[in-house]
Amino acid sequence: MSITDILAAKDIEAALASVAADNSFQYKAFFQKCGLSSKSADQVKKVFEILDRDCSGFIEEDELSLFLQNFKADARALNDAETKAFLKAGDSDGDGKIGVDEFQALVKA
Ligand SMILES: [Ca+2]
Repeated sequence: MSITDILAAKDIEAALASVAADNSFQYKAFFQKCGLSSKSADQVKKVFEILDRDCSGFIEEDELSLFLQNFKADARALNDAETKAFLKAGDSDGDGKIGVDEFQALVKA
């Protein structure tokens, strides 16, 4: 499964271009621009499985910092502040990582 099986390449390009500058990442705008917000729960789950690189069932902080690189390999890493803000937004049960239910809720928020 590749991310372009779910999202259109041109939408991914536009979303990545909008967050190219350091500190410009806003998850809500990014999910809308790349088209993920309008996908089904099942499709969002498939994207979650791509983001969960070590298949632990959770997106941990290190995976979150590399979030953009799942969309394109040469995309930048999120900086520490962006990563922590993203984690805080998604981690509703406070266990320090994002589960699939939390990710689905975040995408639809
Ligand atoms: Ca993981």
